[in-house]
Amino acid sequence: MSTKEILNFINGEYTTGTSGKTFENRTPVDGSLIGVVHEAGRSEVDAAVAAAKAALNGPWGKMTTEQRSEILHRIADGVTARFDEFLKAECSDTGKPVSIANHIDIPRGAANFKVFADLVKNVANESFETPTPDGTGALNFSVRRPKGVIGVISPWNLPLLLMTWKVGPALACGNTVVVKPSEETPATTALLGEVMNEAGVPPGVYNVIHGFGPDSAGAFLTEHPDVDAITFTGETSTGEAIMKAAANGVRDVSFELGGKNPGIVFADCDMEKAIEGTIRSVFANCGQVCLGTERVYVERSIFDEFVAKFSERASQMKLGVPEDPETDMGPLVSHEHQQKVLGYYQKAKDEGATVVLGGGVPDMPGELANGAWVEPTIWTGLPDDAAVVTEEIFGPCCHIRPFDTEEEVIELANSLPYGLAAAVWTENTSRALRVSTQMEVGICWVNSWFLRDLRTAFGGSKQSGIGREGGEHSLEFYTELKNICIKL
Ligand code: NAD
Ligand code: 6OD
Repeated sequence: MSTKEILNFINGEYTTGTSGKTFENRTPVDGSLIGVVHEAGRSEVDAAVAAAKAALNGPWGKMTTEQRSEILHRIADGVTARFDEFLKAECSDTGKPVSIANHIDIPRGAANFKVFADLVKNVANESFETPTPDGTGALNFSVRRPKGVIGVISPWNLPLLLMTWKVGPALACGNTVVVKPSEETPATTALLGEVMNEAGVPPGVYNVIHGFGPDSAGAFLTEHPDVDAITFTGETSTGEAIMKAAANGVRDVSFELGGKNPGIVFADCDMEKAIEGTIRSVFANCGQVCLGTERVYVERSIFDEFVAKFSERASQMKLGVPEDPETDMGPLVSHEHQQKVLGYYQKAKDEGATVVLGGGVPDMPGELANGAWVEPTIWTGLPDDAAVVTEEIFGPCCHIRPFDTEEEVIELANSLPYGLAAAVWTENTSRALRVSTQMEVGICWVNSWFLRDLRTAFGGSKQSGIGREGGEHSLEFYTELKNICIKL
């Protein structure tokens, strides 16, 4: 693979900046160097925020919603026109199979602009007629205005998808953005700058700064007083740090955080569907999906059958390079993350798990042995307070536990401080309604997983997030609603 220079994108131009610092970008497939990233220091972050602030009063701020919407469509078309470039960059950075990225990551990267471009043109604002003692009354109506400069901090697991999920609505609502992509996966966020210029986005509307979290670009951005609001996807503990930074100046936050999501399989499920769905929810993207299932609860009467069939199916998954269309699972995103996941694999053994499948590092041929690979792993037999049952691992693994009653499994599913997503497998509609409405989560799927309609509310309960994005809910965060009251 060739090595690329990955630059900051500030005020419509690519720049190395003046920090003089760079860091390596290695692919987790075989550990080889694919890029050198120019890290932003305080002065680049200041320049990016200043450009974003100035752009609010430039041509972008004067455009009608329709004009901005047209530009967003051109951005989406620009991503689609350069589909293969985005695909290659995303798969090299993450190691994920092309077969996943070409139907999830890149198409959603484009769709996130189109959906919000159309949505903002069709949202009505409220209006109330208010009686007054003199009988003439008053008319209240609301208008929406952009919040200003939005700081976007994004993670590495679905880099383009999760970044555009925030940049799309932010721009559709007339804001400007400064994006800090994950240090692990900077390529597609940087590449999007070219598309922005080609689409006619005015300079300063979309800015990208590279770097790390604490004491680096992430912290410089979230601490910056001219950033009006911060939208973040990542770990709960990082959310806590960002919330502290946002407290200075009382800036608004929208957080999509970690999870430890339950999958619940009732005896009245369609077994084939439940197995296929749970295979996806546990192992897709090498288990690195925030919505993924890491705790599977199976009704006791079908427990042995489910574990046998599920592990048989998981054992057939093919690990391989992104370009191979047969590849089901790639490596983890980095060696650092591999060490974290392997740490949990060891903990499971130490805590007395029965290792039904995997539990280690697979034998990969040639150069691939230098990659961040781990085996798909299934455990049973652990107590409910075991580390791998209660803590987010973010790897291709799950613990499966039997349950006896609906009440018991609802309590187990809701027992953790996380509350992002759940998947329920049953053919009984009454049960589906009873159980799904009692899940303490932001998103509950019944007989499916990661089936997304971008008009719906997306977010987490408890420690899995603050706020909801998606459809009109995104407007709650990306606009300021102003009420105007006119005495008639
Ligand atoms: P992370 O929290 O380590 O990093 C996310 C981003 O925050 C990166 O860009 C990082 O550089 C930046 N960052 C780190 N510390 C910072 C600080 N102090 N100030 C400002 N920025 C800082 O998360 P990750 O490891 O990239 O992603 C995995 C995590 O993200 C998992 O916990 C997963 O559940 C979560 N996630 C949640 C959702 C969701 O929708 N709820 C989606 C995807 C991922
Ligand atoms: O589909 C989405 O909009 C979304 N935010 C998905 C998050 C996946 C987490 O890894």
